[in-house]
Amino acid sequence: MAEQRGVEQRVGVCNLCEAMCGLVLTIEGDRVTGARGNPEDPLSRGHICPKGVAIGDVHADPDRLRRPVRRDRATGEWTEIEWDEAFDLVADGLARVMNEHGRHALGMYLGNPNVHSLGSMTHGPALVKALRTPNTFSATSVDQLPHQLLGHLMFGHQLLLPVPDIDRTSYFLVFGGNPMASNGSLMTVPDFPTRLRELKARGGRMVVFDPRRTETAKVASEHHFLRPGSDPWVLLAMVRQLFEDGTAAAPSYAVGVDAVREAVASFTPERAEQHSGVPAGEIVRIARELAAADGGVAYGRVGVSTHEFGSVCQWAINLLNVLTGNLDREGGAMFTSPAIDVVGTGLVGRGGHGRRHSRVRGLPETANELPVAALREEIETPGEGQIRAMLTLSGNPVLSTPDGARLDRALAGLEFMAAVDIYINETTRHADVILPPTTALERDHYDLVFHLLAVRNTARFTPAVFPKERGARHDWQIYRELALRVTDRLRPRARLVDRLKLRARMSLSPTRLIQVLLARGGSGATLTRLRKSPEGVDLGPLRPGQLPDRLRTRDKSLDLAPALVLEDLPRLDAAAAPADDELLLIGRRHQRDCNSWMHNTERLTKGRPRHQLLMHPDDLAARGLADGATVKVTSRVGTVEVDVQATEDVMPGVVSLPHGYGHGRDGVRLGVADQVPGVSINDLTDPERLDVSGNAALSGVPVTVA
Ligand SMILES: Nc1nc2c(c(=O)[nH]1)N[C@H]1C(S)=C(S)[C@@H](COP(=O)(O)OP(=O)(O)OC[C@H]3O[C@@H](n4cnc5c(=O)[nH]c(N)nc54)[C@H](O)[C@@H]3O)O[C@H]1N2
Ligand SMILES: Nc1nc2c(c(=O)[nH]1)N[C@H]1C(S)=C(S)[C@@H](COP(=O)(O)OP(=O)(O)OC[C@H]3O[C@@H](n4cnc5c(=O)[nH]c(N)nc54)[C@H](O)[C@@H]3O)O[C@H]1N2
Ligand code: SF4
Ligand SMILES: [Mo]
Repeated sequence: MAEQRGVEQRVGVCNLCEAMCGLVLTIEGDRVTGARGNPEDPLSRGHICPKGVAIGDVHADPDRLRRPVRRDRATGEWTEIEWDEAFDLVADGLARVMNEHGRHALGMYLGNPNVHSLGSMTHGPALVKALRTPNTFSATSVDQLPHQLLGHLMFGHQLLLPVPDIDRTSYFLVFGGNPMASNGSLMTVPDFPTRLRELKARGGRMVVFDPRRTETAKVASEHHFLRPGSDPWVLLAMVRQLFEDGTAAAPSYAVGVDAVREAVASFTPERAEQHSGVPAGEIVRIARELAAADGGVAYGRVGVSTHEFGSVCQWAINLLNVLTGNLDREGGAMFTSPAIDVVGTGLVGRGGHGRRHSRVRGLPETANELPVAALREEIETPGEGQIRAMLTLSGNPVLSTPDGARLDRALAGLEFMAAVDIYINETTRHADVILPPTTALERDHYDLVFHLLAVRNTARFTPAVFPKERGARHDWQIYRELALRVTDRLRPRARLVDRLKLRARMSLSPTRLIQVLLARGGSGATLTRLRKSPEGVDLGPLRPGQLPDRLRTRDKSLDLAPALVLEDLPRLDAAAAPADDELLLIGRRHQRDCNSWMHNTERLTKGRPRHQLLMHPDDLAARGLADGATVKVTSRVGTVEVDVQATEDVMPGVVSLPHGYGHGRDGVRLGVADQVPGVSINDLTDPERLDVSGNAALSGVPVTVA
């Protein structure tokens, strides 16, 4: 194909969600003028979604920060400053507060895009470690903490997460996930629609449990409405059924099966029906179908991890897979064999729980961080140990964490705040200084996390599509500079040898590190080979028979009955049955949204509005409300006013709002996003509602609508 002058085709990658699609980009000068899926990519096979098409918009966005900015606290005005001055200001600000009040006076928050950037993955943990504050928080505790906790407790490592073998399964049982919109989570599954069609063509079935008839529910073989929050009842009744039927079989390396049998005995299908609304007979039938399937898998995602019993749910899902013989089996729940194994090599720690506690509420840490639902009170509550300065790294907790409105006010009262982010948004508007890194297209990429969670073993290295602009910094360079300049100012000063070690560790580029790790991994996918095949290298389907070797528990046993979860069952047992007139709020994701950002591109925000509160027509009628009216939604923590839309896609007693909306606040200057209608669901979610892991229970919030 003859190329036009100045027009080039380049292989790229989309880092906007976990599907990590391979792209072919059309480049004209410093612009992306076209993006399509790369058919040569062995994992994504040509898939792309509307967000991938818009990936160049971030690079071109005139509202994106390209230089550090400083906020004048008196006038609120932002001024661009030089990098050196910006680094010094941030290091001075953070170190001053820490020297005066102690290490804990610094709070850190790491947002979702950290896991989508190679440099953040390789250099972020070192920055967190260097600043040595016990007050670290992240988006993990509004997302997948129950998965990590159960990975740690059952398999011995927080990232040892079994992945549905979607390409070979014959029975896919889904609780609280909407891969048709989200493109999969903790299951990197680009091109879910085609994979699902293939599953059905093989004679397989997908069964979905969700309080909303989602895009995924609509293409499922069966969809069952269930009351938000009631999944543990249904799941435990299914586990119980396996024992009743005598089909429950534990592998030789598993311990605790008797304790499980005893623990689930009282969770009958009839009680599950009372709590969930799902007929007992259906629960029994589906448990039997999963047990009988030739390669079946149960899977649960955000809808059951942002839950008051998220850990019980993830435990029960693991049990369903283990006891039906589907763990570590083709078509079941399998472990990947990535070219760089962050689990096997110990690059990421095993995880843990309860080794320290938050100051105000005494909440236990999980995986070395505190629940972000406790961040606001740690800033607001005076006394020894109070957070007085914040550093946020690519996150927007004002829109993404419970009672965001109050966190918003708390951030305004900090002595100092700095952010590493590419926008002035609802959270970073409170920063004194914002340090903007290069964006995805300007940096090399290798996915350290999502190859580990993918439905097929592949490896891919994507060199930067654009050179970085003069004077721009990569995130890892910003992290290095912050680590070095802050530790230099902390008293007592670290030993010289430790400071030199830190400098050496943080000066190695991410790409160089990847090169070493790939060579050490022994998969044959070396950096040289990957550079020659930018579409990626296929390492084959997921491999069965890895257990017990792959377990990271000390004795290589699989713990079916972790005490922490068993001890939470009486709390579930005592939960009240649903009230007749209750209204429970759940979230939702739209294919064109990307959490709270990517709203500054018209390509993704134009068209029919999608911010409305979804409500069943019967619930509207019962309150004398009309479709399209502006309604007041009130929870224990707040009230929002939003347009309501009648739909039979939500079950009666359930209302739904998307998260990541609620732009247009004071001091934020985003040309397009500020015009996007909608409110923040997290002005209604309640930081008091928590799972044992510390994950916020964002789903199933009791509300009234008037
Ligand atoms: N009610 C409710 N709340 C939820 C959820 C829900 O389902 N319901 N979902 C939760 C989940 S799963 C998640 S992961 C969280 C997400 O929560 P957060 O991670 O706090 O929020 P994001 O919206 O992902 O914010 C990403 C930020 O990173 C910036 N950014 C984007 N790319 C880059 C980059 O390359 N470098 C840097 N430095 N910054 C960048 C963006 O400008 C934005 O400010 O939200 C959670 N909140
Ligand atoms: N388009 C798009 N894709 C995304 C994102 C995005 O913002 N937009 N975000 C990315 C991120 S950070 C993540 S973590 C993943 C999340 O990926 P998913 O978990 O697949 O996405 P969600 O749409 O949050 O799916 C949660 C589902 O749970 C249902 N649900 C709510 N409460 C309950 C309940 O109590 N029980 C049951 N059974 N179901 C319930 C909701 O109706 C919803 O359909 O998506 C990623 N991909
Ligand atoms: S599915 Fe995810 S990775 Fe693929 S193009 Fe869309 S946003 Fe990007
Ligand atoms: Mo997430």
